[in-house]
Amino acid sequence: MQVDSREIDHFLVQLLAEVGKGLREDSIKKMSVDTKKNRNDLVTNFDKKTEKFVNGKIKEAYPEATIVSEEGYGDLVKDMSGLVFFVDPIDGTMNFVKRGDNFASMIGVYIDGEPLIGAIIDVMDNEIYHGGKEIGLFINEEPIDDPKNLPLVEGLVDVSAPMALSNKFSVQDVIKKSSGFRVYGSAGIIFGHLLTGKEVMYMSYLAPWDLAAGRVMCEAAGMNVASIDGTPINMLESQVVIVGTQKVVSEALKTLKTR
Ligand code: 2AM
Ligand code: CA
Repeated sequence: MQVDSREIDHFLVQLLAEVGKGLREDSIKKMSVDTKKNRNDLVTNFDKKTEKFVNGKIKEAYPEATIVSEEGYGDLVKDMSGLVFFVDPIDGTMNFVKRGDNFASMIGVYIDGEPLIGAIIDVMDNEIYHGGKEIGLFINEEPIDDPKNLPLVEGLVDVSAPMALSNKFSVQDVIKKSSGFRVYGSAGIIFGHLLTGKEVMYMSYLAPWDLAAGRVMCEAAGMNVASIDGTPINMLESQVVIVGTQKVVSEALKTLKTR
């Protein structure tokens, strides 16, 4: 299949700019909050409304594409053939509800299983991280350089709070070898930090829409995106992933106890 990655990139940037504007303008006044699987698994009217809007725009522009998304307006996608869009309308919903910042909206695009273009908007800062291997990476219009391949001892690491607290896979051993530990509550916000070299690793249990856009861009920036047990990443399932500089991911995989 022939696709124009520059055109898709442009489409994603326009779309996320519109999403960001809408969320900044109406969200606080008209928000209603519900729970999903447990009391800390939140969904708002804006998660749903945004996904419906984004998925509609994707179907209009790319009718042949399939969509994997969080809130139920996507398709039942069984394989990665053709053009697949992954949509997380609001990433970091808890931050959105409780803090009003540090949340993102993300879209990742794959072609026949290969990462193509990713885009993440830090909504309140109005910064859009976007691009891919073919066209390079940008924050809004500004190109970004690949982060340095730092080792664990020289960088800050992000680990999901539940994993760090339960010391899953002895992850605290990895944290102790690093410069320090940070928790932000939004995968999208953290991918921005990785892409700009502010942090060197992120480990979490991520759903396909949490990972898709960040994976495209982190791989394009020369970082490694690995599953904890060395199996290939499955974009149609949730899994524990480690994203980081080549050096850090290899050190982390040696340090973690996976059995
Ligand atoms: P969300 O806000 O889109 O649900 C920290 O909570 C990060 O992990 C957020 O990016 C959040 O995305 C995601 N997350 C929270 N609970 C999750 C779960 N059970 N499975 C996968 N990702 C989750
Ligand atoms: Ca979400």
